[in-house]
Amino acid sequence: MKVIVLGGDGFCGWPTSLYLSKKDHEVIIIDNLSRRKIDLELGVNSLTPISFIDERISAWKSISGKEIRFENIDISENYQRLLNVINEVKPDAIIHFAEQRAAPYSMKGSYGKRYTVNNNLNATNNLLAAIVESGLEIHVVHLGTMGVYGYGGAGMKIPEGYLKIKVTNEDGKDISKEILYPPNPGSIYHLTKTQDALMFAFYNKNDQIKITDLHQGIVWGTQTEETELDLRLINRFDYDSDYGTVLNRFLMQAAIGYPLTVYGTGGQTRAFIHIKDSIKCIELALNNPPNKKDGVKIYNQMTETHRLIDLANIISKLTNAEINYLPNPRNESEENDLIVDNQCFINLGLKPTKLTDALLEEIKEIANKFSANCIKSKIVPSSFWTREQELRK
Ligand code: NAD
Ligand code: USQ
Repeated sequence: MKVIVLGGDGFCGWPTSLYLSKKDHEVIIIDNLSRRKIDLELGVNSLTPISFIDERISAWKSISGKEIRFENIDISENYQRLLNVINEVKPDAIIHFAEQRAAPYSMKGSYGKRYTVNNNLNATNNLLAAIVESGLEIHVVHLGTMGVYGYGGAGMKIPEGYLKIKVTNEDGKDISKEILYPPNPGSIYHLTKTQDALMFAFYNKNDQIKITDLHQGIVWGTQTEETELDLRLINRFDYDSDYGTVLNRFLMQAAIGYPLTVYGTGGQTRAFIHIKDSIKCIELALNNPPNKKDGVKIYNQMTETHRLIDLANIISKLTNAEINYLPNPRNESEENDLIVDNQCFINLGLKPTKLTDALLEEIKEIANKFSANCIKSKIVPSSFWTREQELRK
């Protein structure tokens, strides 16, 4: 398959690109390197020493003998260059990772909100408009998020995208319908993903674009078989309070003896998936495109759910780390149940990596090994959902 990977220099995109290249797919990465620029803007770094994109690509060539092409394009701004690459490459599929993905960064004042909306919505719309203009039949695989639903299951399993409803009309007749599961975003970032979903529904209805939207949980872990082959291929590991996600942050904190930063009571339940399973799911999605006339195919891409305090306790038992309850910088429920239907990927053959089996290796191989790179002052929260929360910090 010829696959364009939008955002292929990022945490999920880089190991996905290597995996697909190893499997003999022709891979073209498009990325504007904005994630690396945001590191500079925030004065933070990946815990792992990531190489420049050119060095990554030439290291991969020398190790595997395989070429990955790279194009530095801002897909939210440079529509024509995006269209030119699509027309020239004629890909079978495009994987879309290229969005600003940190909820805290998207709530960091008006700049973060405006940048996230402009970047993410224009990126998705430009991609869809370019596919229509190219006239090519291309399968779009988009990385969305579990957070589009706000994590509240309303006492039921969160279904894979669609909800069957029954309403009684004015004549007293019961009408059955299937609708998109109602969105309930908890940050500007999550809001952009709910709006992506509407764009997908529209372009699919109007132009029959084949789209798979993967509603992914929090990705944890760092390395894959491919990124482990050479230090120049190592994947990024974010630990700062804007981009670091909760489980990876806890692992790094345990490694440097920093008390685990549980926001609020820790009663928040979230969905998780290991980076290796995330890539397997993307491969399964690529191999199972919907038909042109089908609606948008939506999968819940997660393997397990945990309360944050339970995760903190597991890590604390493994490492003796202390737990520190911080005032929550976010506007979110203190406690929630989360039951998620993930049967589609299980039916396609996904064999989940168990969190409890892989935690220790992650602490040893990444968090401990690179702990000296941690800038401790970047661990405490620096983005607040409301003015009141910012004032009480
Ligand atoms: P990341 O920030 O590490 O990678 C995103 C990449 O896209 C970066 O390399 C960035 O430079 C690039 N990019 C952003 N805007 C661009 C633009 N306008 N033009 C070209 N390139 C652009 O993020 P990630 O963790 O790899 O996440 C990838 C996708 O997966 C995101 O869309 C995110 O919403 C989704 N996702 C991530 C997680 C997670 O835990 N990391 C969980 C669920 C969903
Ligand atoms: N949290 C802590 N302590 C920390 C960091 C976070 O208690 O040190 C809490 C947060 O308050 C929140 C939960 O942990 O309740 C998850 O936070 P997170 O930063 O790990 O994840 P989130 O902001 O939801 O975003 C991440 C990715 C995003 C993806 C999303 C999937 O950055 O791109 O879409 O996970 S999901 O959460 O399923 O929506």
